[in-house]
Formats: sequence, C-alpha cells, structure tokens
Amino acid sequence: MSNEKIAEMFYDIADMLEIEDVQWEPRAYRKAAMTISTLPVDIKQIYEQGKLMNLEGIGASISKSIEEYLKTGSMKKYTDLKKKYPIDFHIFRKIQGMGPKRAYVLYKKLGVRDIGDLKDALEKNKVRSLEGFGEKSQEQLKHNLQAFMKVKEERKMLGYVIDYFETLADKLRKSGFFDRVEIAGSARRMKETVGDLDILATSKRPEASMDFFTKMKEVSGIIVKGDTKTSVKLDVGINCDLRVVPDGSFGAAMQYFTGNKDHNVKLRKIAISKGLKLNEYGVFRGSKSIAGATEKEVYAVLDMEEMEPELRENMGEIEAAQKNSLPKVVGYDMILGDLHSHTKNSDGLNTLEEMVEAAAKLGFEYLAITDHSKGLRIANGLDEKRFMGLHKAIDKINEKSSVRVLKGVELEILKDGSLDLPAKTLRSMDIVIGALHQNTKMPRKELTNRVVKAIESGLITTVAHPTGRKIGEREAFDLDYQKIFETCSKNEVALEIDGFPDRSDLPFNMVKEAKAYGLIFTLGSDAHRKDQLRFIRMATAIARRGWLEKKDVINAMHYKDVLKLRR
Ligand code: DGT
Ligand code: CA
Ligand code: CA
Repeated sequence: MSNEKIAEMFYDIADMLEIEDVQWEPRAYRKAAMTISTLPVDIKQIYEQGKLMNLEGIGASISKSIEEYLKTGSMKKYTDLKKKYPIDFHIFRKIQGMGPKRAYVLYKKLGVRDIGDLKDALEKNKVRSLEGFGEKSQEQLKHNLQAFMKVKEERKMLGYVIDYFETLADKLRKSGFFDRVEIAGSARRMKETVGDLDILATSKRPEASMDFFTKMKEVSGIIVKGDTKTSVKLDVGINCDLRVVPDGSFGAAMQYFTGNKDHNVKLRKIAISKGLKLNEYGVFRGSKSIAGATEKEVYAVLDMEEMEPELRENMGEIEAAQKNSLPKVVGYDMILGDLHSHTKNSDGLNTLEEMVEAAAKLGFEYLAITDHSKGLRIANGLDEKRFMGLHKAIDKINEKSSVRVLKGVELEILKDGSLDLPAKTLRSMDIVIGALHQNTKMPRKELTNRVVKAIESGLITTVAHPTGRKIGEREAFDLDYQKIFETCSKNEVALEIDGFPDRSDLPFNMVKEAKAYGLIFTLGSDAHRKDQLRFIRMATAIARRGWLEKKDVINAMHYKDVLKLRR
C-alpha cells in the first residue's frame, strides 16, 4: 500500500513548509497525512473510485498530489522542497525537541542530515554554541536522543515474518551443516510480536555451520560470530540468534530459550525446591545431569506434563501442569474453515471466485465471505441489494465448489447501537459479525451500551475484533469488557479472534478471561487478499495461547454444524 509512503511525504512537506514560514498549508498537509495514515484500505482504491476528495482534509490540490504520486511514483512539490532540505525529518519528528526549524538550523550550521550526524554533533558538543541552543538544550537533546534509541528497537508482527522464519530454518536444515534446527523464543510461542528470532541447532561442524549461516542471503550484517552463538541482522529488519548446543542438552536448551522468562524463572524455583538445578544444559542433581535431551524429560523430572509452547507465558500453565489439568488446546489441523474474509465487493482485492479458489488450495472445508456493510463508506460497504447479488453468486459457487461458502457480513454497529442492515437481510445470512469502526471515541458507558444493544438484538452471531486495537497504532476501545463477555454469554453470541497480524484481537490474555464466561469463539483471517487467508493460523495461535480447546472454537466444527449454530 502507498498509504504510509504518501502520509510520510505529506508530513515531510508540512515540516519543510514550516521552515519556509508558510502559513496554514503545513497544517493542511498534516491533516491529510493523518487521514491517509489511518485509512483502513489502500488509497489507490479510493483514487480509482474517484473518491479522494470525500476524505477528511483532502481538497483539490492535495488530491492532485496523491494522483501524481500514484501515477508517476513521485511528487514534484516534495522533490523540489527536499532538494532544499535534505534532512531526515521522518526520524527527527520522533525525537522530542527536534522540530523542523531546529532541525534546519542544525543542518545549516553543522550539516546534520540524519540521526548519525545528530549523534555526532551532540557527542562533540557542537550544538551548545549555536544560536538559540545553549548548554541546557544540548543536554536535553542528548537525553531525548537516548530515549528515542531505546524505543527504536522495533518488534515485528509474527504473522508477517513467520513464513520467512520457517523458510530460513528450513534452509539451515537442508544445508547439511546441521543435525537439528528448531525455532525457539517468542516465535515458537507464537507471540503476536517478536523482538528477534531465536534458532537452536546441533552440529558436528560448528565453525563451518556458522560460516554457512553468516553467508546466507537473508543476513545483512553480523553482530557477533562464535562457534556456539552467532547473532546477525536479517534483511527483514530483525536480529537472529543462532545457538549451536550439545546434543544431550538440546531439550534443555529448547526449554530455556523458548521461555518466556517468567515461565523459566518459576520453573527454576521449582527445581531448586526439589534440590535440583535447572539451566540451559539440563537438570542436575549435584553435578549429575538427570535430564536434558528432550523437553519432555526436563518437565518430567520436575513432575510436570510437557506443555505446548504457546502456553508458556506464566499464566497458570505451570500450576496446571503440576495438577495434570492442562487444557487440550485446539490443534492447528483441527481448524476446518475461516469465518472472516473480504472480497473486491467491499475493500478486498480479490474476487469471490479467487478467494474461494485460494481457500480450496489451503484445504478449507468452508469460507465465510464477510464483506463490509454500507455504513463503512470508506470500505465501499454493501447495501441490501448488493448483498443479494453477492448471495446469488455464492449460491452458484456452492453448487460446484469443494469449499462451502458461507454468506456473511462484517456489520457496522451504528452510533446508537442499531444495525446497519435490515433484520430481514441479516436473517438471510449464515454469519453476522457486528463491528465497531466509526465514532468509537465515546464515553465508556455509551460505547459499551452500543455494543450490548447489538449483541441483544438477536441478529448478530459474533462480535468482530472486540477491542479494536491495532498493534503499535491504536489502543483498545474503552469498553466494559466484562459486561460485553457477560452479554455475549447470555445471548449466545460468539467473540471473534481476528488473526490479521496488526489486529490480533482478542488478545490472548483476554481470550483466557473471556473463556471463563463460557463463551464460544470464531476465528477469522480477516483476509483482504487471497494470500492473507494464511492468517487463520495466527488466529488459531491466539486461541491456543488463550487456552481454548476444540469445543470452544466454532471453526473446529464441520460446515453443517456451523450452520446449525446460526439458528
Ligand atoms: P522477544 O525476542 O522479545 O520477542 O521474546 P523472547 O521470549 O524470544 O526473548 P529473548 O529472545 O530475549 O530470549 C529468548 C528466551 O531466552 C526467553 O523467552 C527466555 C530465555 N531468557 C532470556 N533471558 C532470560 C533470563 O534472564 N532468565 C531466564 N531464566 N531466561 C531467559
Ligand atoms: Ca526472541
Ligand atoms: Ca534472542
């Protein structure tokens, strides 16, 4: 999507115009940037529909610039200004005290263009002598730069990199240099975001193996290289630690480096209480190793069942394992279909036929098409009539396709809690996912009542991405979640686990909470393109991390039973 790129260019233009002391315009560009960066759809689509000027803060001249960029890949206004101000505003915007005018002074007087130059100038104490700066503001800037560097270590959303991780691990396996290769760390726990990739391996030729690893095309830089541990930068913008461990310690190392840390700390305490010592090499009584080759034996000597990596978050799994009461979490292979997806009819990229074909390739038994309803104008939501047309097309596909297609909608819950489509239309659908997308900044009580009213309508089957959070972008809605869970439970309405990486919603800890209300869950990829159907796996991971069992998940049922549930 070009959204982010265009928004950043507009923010840059605003900064540069501010340096030039232009009135008003900077504000207009910032407003437009804000609108574009929060669009739920590709701006290109909106442009193609000729609807750019319907967007908030986008008038004739800004929409021309957008068009220019989409057509030519550049924007003259931006390029011209940038020639005068070759400054990395994008980064400086994130550092407190580095407004555009100050950035410009630093550029003109000291040649500071980017963060490296800034660091250099500060370290050499060149900033304090500049007019308008002084000792105090130099120290302040040093402090702010440091604070920025700390938060800069970005985490990646696992859904976007998991296939890449697995391919990388596979290449190591097939290289012939290693005997075993496994992913550990947060990626193995299927945490929604990961700080780095941890890989464990065994090898008879550690030195040659590490050479092979550091020369892989995915590796963009070496941080440390040794025979037992090598850390590199991967070209996707994340680090990778590869550890080569002794065969007999592989299980202990897997346990240790899978974590999480709190889980490990508690486990180690339990070992101590039994007169044992636990570390990444094994479990020891005195100096004698009593377990270490497999994870199972490590847990066993601590009197515990082995548990799924997804559960290892110190959320009660250790206590449950001690009592033999771990949940039998739903398996990835038990998920028979996807209950949330979009087509070109609303804001998706692919046709109904293409989505169904892709679902067939993935071996789905069924796929729910849940395009947006009319109230979400920006996503080209469908009205009753267009839904009728879509349903006819679905009926036709169902006559011949191996994949059963469910008729659904991601339905706007309107400002007053009423629903965006007539009851008759909704009753004709197999799945109705009620969703909040607009006007969500209401007082908690009002917003909660709005959702409660929708749940009590008897017309929705599921509440979509219940918290509305977007990782790194938007906080969860201010809702009384306990009330929502209670109401869902009473009205037999399901909660959705949306596996789209940015959403990952419900978050896993809340899944576990909600389960205690006796709720049932639907899983959805929220795919807007056929290749995104793979995100059903991420939804399943969240279900597992939230302790859900087969019976808690509608997608583990066959098509016929899913339909019955609706009634
Ligand atoms: P991440 O990378 O931030 O997404 O999260 P993790 O869990 O992969 O953490 P990472 O890469 O720092 O370390 C991998 C595992 O190593 C972690 O899950 C548990 C273990 N570990 C790391 N530091 C400690 C520690 O100080 N104590 C113990 N007991 N285990 C640790
Ligand atoms: Ca890690
Ligand atoms: Ca690590």
